[in-house]
Amino acid sequence: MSDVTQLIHDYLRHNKKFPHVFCAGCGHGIVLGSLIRSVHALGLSKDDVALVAGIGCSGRIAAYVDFNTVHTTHGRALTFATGIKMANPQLKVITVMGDGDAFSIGGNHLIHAARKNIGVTVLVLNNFIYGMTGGQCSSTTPLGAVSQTSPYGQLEKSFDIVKLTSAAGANGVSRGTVFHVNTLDRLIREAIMRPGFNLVEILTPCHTQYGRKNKFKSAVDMYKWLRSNAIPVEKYEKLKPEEREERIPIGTFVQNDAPGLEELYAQVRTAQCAKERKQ
Ligand SMILES: Cc1ncc(C[n+]2csc(CCOP(=O)(O)OP(=O)(O)O)c2C)c(N)n1
Ligand code: SF4
Repeated sequence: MSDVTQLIHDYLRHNKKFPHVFCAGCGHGIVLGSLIRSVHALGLSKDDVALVAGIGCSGRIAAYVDFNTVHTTHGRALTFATGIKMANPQLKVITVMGDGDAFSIGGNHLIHAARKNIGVTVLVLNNFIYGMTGGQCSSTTPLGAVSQTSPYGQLEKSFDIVKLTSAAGANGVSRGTVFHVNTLDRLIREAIMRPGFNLVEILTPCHTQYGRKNKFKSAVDMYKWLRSNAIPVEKYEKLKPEEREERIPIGTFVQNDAPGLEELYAQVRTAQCAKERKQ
């Protein structure tokens, strides 16, 4: 077993939860590996981390890894994460959500958690589809894409996760892919360490429910598509508008260090207690 495989193995609940549910070619397992490497590289202990997930194939990640974990209801991971962070600001609270979980049913929670700048790290596993429930379109399914509920092509516009989260007020916003794993590891590490609300959008193939119904002959083609089309945001910004078509910028889009809501709350509390003691 290689050192990296051994490392990942050390963090898994391999006696309880395997074999896993992911299809061959699914990118979600790569995100799990990246998360584990990031936590390990930062020197955090398993007990320092609370991992909160919603429902969906993406949500299964919380069941496999040996941190403090909560597998919550669909779209509500951030409500649980907010409560955990406010109760125990010392914990590194990380949520794992699918695009449906985070931006469809859970969209309202997400924009308000970003607006409040609560100190949670959010990993959104964007596969452009509801994977677990059979391939219905989500709010990130691209225009024209075929899904179980858009058999003639998606008619609704899709959200740009990076732009939406930036506009809502998050401290940190980035995008990576499961093909570019070294970059992804770095983006996750930076998101965990930056204060306030930090979101990493991660493009991750779902060949079973999305790729095979669209232009991808195999799961491997989906990885090749990520390799060819995702480029660093610095390069993307130098392209002419016509050269940007089909290109996806990856990297860091927002990086601020404003204190998280839990820090502001602690300051108010301390000041108020001091005032009351004097009275
Ligand atoms: C309140 C509620 N509504 C709907 C569902 C059904 N449901 C379970 S998973 C899911 C979609 C998951 O898609 P996504 O969040 O994109 O994650 P993926 O499976 O693609 O990783 C839905 C609609 C549910 N479990 N609970
Ligand atoms: S249905 Fe899609 S998201 Fe779910 S495990 Fe299979 S490939 Fe992954």
